[in-house]
Amino acid sequence: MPEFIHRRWHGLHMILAFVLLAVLTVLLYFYHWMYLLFGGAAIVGLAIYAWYAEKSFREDFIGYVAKLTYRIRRAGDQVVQRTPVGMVLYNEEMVVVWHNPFSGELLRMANFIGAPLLDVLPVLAGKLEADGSHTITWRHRVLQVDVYAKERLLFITDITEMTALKERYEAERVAIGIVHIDNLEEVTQGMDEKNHTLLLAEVTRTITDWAATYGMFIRRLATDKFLVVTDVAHLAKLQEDRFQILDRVRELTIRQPIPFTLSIGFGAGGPSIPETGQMASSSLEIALGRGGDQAAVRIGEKLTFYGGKSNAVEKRTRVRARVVSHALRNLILESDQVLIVGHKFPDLDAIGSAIGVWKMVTWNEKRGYIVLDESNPGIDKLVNLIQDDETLASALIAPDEAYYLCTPRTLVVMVDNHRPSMAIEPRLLQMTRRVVVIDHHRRSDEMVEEPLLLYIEPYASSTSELVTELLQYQSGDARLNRLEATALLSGIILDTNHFHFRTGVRTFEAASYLRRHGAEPEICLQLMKEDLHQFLRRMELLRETELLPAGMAVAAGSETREYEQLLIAQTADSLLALDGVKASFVIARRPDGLINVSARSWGDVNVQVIMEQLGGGGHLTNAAAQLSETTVAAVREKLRHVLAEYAAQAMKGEDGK
Ligand SMILES: [Mn+2]
Repeated sequence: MPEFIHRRWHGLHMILAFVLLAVLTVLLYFYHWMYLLFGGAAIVGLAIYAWYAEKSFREDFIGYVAKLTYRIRRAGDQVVQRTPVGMVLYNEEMVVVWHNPFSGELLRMANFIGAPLLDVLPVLAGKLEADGSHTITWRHRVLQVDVYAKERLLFITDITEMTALKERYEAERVAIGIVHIDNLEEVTQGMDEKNHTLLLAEVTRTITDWAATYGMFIRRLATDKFLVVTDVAHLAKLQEDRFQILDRVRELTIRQPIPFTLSIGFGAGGPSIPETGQMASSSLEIALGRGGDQAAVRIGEKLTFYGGKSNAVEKRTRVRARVVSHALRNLILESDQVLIVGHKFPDLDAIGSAIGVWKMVTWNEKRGYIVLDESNPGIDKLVNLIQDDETLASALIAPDEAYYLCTPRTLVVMVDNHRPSMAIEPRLLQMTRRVVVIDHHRRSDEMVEEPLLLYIEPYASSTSELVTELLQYQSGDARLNRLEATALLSGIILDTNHFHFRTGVRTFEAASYLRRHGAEPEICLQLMKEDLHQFLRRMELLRETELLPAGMAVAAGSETREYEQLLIAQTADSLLALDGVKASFVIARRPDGLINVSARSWGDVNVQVIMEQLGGGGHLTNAAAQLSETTVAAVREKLRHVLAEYAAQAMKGEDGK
């Protein structure tokens, strides 16, 4: 028995009590000696009783403690034996020195005391040096191993059921999709009722069969829209098969003048069902915005695209403009800021459209910046006007500044260009994956990787026209100011060469919208006026023009002089305006040393094909090529050769008819 407990019961107070008793008894002797006799006998009796009591207390107490100790030890044993947690102790040599029976059960081994730990659990190699929790798969079970390196102790828990449940939960989360037939109107236009119905029934059957194969619930929302509901596991299967339905439907109607294409938007993993549905419709908007004939799948934050093989159907609808406008607004709202990047050597169209996009950003109450490196003669006058407008001037930033501002949440909008190598600051495209392209140039091979939104309309006159349309579909009654409207209008006027080229109904509509917002055509002309120096340089290029057969005019600069890209392009424009010229080609050396060829045509000559022969590209009527490590004379010779071949081919083609 511990001394402290003993002392509590049989300590000094007992002795003091007896001493006091003895003293009192002695005092009684003064009255009569008989009292002393009785008192003494009583004290002795009490002392004997106290001694016995103390002795039996000791015995009972020790017995009680022993029993308790035994029970606790037994319970402890039970805990170690029966707790559904494996415990393994090992020594410095990594040899198991002890384990509880349950770890044997977990690892399907009766006894492994004395075995090297890494022989027992080779998967733990390299994981024993530090404390940590590891999930391992062991004989079809998923085990969680907690390592206590200092204590050289492992706790092993079986988490197979929990993992299976978790996986099942993830797999069974709702995925919502919307399937849209892109071009129902166009395909069925002019078709009789019977064929129309038959074709639509065929497409519908294909789509519903597809839904059944992948275990999806499908309901028709409208003639050209279906709602599908499934779970993440089935969606994963669809992704694995790369949405073959897109090809199947296109092939089904391939004999039609315009084949059907589908656009599919999927959302999954949203915080709630309504939000998942919202994700599905925004995915569909993005798929449509990228040109349709593709599937966009958004799981959580991640957006992936499938399909988009055909680019045969190049249609331009107001619906698309509206859809793109809304999608762009959502992207702007989701971003921390917007950086607008035009092409190198920006022209009025690049700056005008950049101002338009910047305006859209400010309407949505976000910060937007226009990236501009240095001005050039083509935009000097506009840049001067911008400098007078305080708000707009503060939106202009240098490429380096943009690079430091850019975060992964920043939206980069490329205007009037879709080739990263042509962007003023290509590094921005590496800083963020949130990229939108708005352009009117025909799609080239080089393209931004997976832009969130791709709005390339080769049938539009200019990017400024496209942006003007997008502005019209932004809600609210915010207005452009005079300078902004004028900048956009000058972009249109420049790219259409005063409404002479590529001018459609919608070009004029855009122009009239801008005029209503105060755009001043006179200022546009002022902005485009070239100075005498530029004019003389243009004439210099034209001096050596030769007119080849079939109306092909070729002009070339001297080997030693350098000309700006813009000047070369403008010279090709003015050469085309001359009587008898069907196609114009201007060859000159640029300040960066490349030899540039700008080609223009009225449409009879396909300058795109010709420029492709020189390694360039562009449109049927407007193309260019850049060649390195060569001379103007060599390029001129090569071009002559290509033109002769082209003429011969054209002759053959006509004979063949
Ligand atoms: Mn343009």
